[in-house]
Amino acid sequence: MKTIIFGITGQDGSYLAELLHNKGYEVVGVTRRVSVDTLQRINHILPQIKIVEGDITDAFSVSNIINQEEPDEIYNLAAQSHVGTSFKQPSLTWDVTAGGVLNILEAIRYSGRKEEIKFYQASSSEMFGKNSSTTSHDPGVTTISYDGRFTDGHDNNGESIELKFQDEKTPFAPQSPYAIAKLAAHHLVGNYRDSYGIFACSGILFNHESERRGEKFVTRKITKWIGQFATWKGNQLFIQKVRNQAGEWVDGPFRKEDDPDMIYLHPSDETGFPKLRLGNLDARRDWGHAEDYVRAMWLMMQGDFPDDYVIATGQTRSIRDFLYTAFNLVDISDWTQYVVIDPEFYRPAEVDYLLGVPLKAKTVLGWETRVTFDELVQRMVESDINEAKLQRPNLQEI
Ligand code: NDP
Ligand code: GDR
Repeated sequence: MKTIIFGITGQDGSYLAELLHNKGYEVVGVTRRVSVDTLQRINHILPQIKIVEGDITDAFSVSNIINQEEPDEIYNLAAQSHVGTSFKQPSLTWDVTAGGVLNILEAIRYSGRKEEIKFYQASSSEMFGKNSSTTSHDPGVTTISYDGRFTDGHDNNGESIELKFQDEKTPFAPQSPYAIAKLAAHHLVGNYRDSYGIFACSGILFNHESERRGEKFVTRKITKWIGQFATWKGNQLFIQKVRNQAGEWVDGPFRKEDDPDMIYLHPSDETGFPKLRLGNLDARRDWGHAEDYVRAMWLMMQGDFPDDYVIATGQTRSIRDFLYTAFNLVDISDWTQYVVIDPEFYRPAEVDYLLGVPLKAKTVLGWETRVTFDELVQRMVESDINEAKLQRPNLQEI
């Protein structure tokens, strides 16, 4: 079996490449030319996979790659995937996240092999936006708060109560240029499936994170900060090595009053370490681990017929809950003194509440999450502490 992965350098692309390689696939990954190295996440499997250059906004490169490689399966994970950025670069987001999908679908349609190629599209829970569903039946989902309070569809007397959730039947109401582009792509996938009989699936994936998550997404932003802070707090790394007026690195411990002209190695204020700047802490997300979610992508492609599936954990937590859990891992019970609200990170329109019901995926595909929320946070925090420790020698060499 041969597969093409568009977006192989991203978080999901790297885990999917590992999964498919381990299953015996011949893996071809598409990367675009950029001025920095984007292969960090796949460096460890580069010898086992093939990399070709292409950009999904370039229809010719897309169809050339598909015609030359003759894949059995194509996974499209490529996107301008940051919701906040999509408000600042809506046109680029549209071209990549919607237009790119059209280029791939058209390339499959005219490849002469459309009956032989299966296609996976990375749709998103962001497409639900402000919408949710309710039911009088227990949908099997849970809202959780860090202080142990949770709601699982029953009140204290065991009576059913209504919980909001999203599943495959929930109507879409996108709230950002990113979500609108994803929804256009989602409809294109359905249209090409119906019109041309292409085996095309969309996974409506809720948020999934990992040690490889991009650093601008809120979970990784938090764990990265904790990694740097924990190593700084432990050994005073960032103020031990400072540059003096002559440009030399000198040892600490350093106190500002000793030499007011001293330049800090790390941008800091009087108290030392810069605070973690975040936006809306009240939004709720359904967070799982990316390893589990790429398994769902593959399972969808092995089905007898193409379909769309919600992939989620069935639990929702707020950003505050994530902060509480993550800071606790480094023995900080009051995270509020380290976090400041910065309006820069607020979005013009917000998605307040996401809680997915993955019942269809469980029933039809036999898919379930394996990594719990607590394990997810622990893996991310530990990884970022280790990464911060590794950076230490480099800092001293500057
Ligand atoms: P990332 O942002 O980590 O990866 C995006 C990938 O797309 C990168 O490999 C990037 O390449 C590539 N890419 C961007 N623009 C282009 C282009 N013009 N041509 C070719 N490749 C391009 O995203 P994730 O791995 O987190 O997500 C994978 C997909 O799933 C995305 O489509 C995302 O929108 C979607 N999704 C993600 C969810 C999540 O919680 N992670 C949830 C639901 C959907 P480069 O390295 O060069 O930038
Ligand atoms: P999201 O993820 O928008 O859900 O999209 P992100 O982690 O960016 O935001 C989650 C929530 O946290 C709030 N938030 C902040 N977000 C960021 N990035 N930075 C901050 O400083 C910050 N402070 C608070 C946000 O407002 C939001 O409510 C992700 C992406 O992976 C998409 O590609 C994917 O489709 C969806 O998940 C499902």
